[in-house]
Amino acid sequence: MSESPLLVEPRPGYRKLTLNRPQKLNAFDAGLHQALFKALEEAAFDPACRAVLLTGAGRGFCAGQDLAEPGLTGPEADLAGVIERGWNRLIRAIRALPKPVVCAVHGVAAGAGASVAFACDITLAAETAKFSQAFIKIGLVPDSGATWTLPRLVGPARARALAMLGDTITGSEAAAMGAVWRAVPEDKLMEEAEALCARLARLPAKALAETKRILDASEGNSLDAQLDLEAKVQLQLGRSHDYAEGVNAFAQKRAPRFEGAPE
Ligand code: LHQ
Repeated sequence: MSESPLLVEPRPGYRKLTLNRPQKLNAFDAGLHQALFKALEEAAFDPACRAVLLTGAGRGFCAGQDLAEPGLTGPEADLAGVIERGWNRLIRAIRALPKPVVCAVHGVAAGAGASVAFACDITLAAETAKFSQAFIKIGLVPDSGATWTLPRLVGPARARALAMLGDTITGSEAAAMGAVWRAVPEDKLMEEAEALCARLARLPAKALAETKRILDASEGNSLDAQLDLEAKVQLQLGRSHDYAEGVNAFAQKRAPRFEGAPE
């Protein structure tokens, strides 16, 4: 029996998902897309899962689309279909998940593999990781949201150069330009990522879900609309058990115990 393209490991309070096609630098085929989409759906519905950790097996995170998949070249090639059924569905699922998605990148993050890392909530990279918007090298534009996420993360000047040149940058450079949250020594990456997930799992889940949702909403909102949205969400959270617990714990000078579910 062939090994699963995705390893799913439950951890206390979160779930670790490992892309598992190391012989192809975890390039995605339809099977990996299907497995990851299903795992994200399961993570969404499991109240015990309060965060997701996404990483890759072997010597890299992900080399993007599996270029050896049938139907990707020639006059009948339907790249839009491949993108819509696989990559766009994945990026939408990551953003719609009402729980933080932490991404741990070591080695290669190329093409749509880099786009996935940019779409996660908190991305940690090994200092030595290699990010590249490799699309231009095969005659394509950045996809899987990178033309949207990258300029917002690093600013238009850097986004244009990264997308047009397809240059490889290290994890340290990616962190310095704001493409990822932090770069850490490669041998500390998994320890740091797991600690971050454990920390997120102890935070108030509903407030985390709403933070994710309203930060995303801000991209299309005026300041006025965003002020209204913040007040509306705060009204709801202000009546939650987690808020009462947070304020009580502060007054009593003790650590809070947040138990509310995201939905
Ligand atoms: C691969 C891949 C790969 C298959 C390494 N596919 N096997 C969306 C929709 C539709 C169409 C197109 O695209 C998209 C979005 C995209 O993601 S486009 C961008 C696709 N990705 C790339 O263009 C990157 C291709 N890979 C590379 O340029 C190199 O592998 C990099 C620079 C990432 C790493 O180089 P090395 O460290 O030297 O490793 P390698 O090239 O020796 O790769 C190791 C193996 O992995 C090798 O297999 P082999 O059997 O020869 O050992 C590669 O063929 C395989 N592999 N990427 N995307």
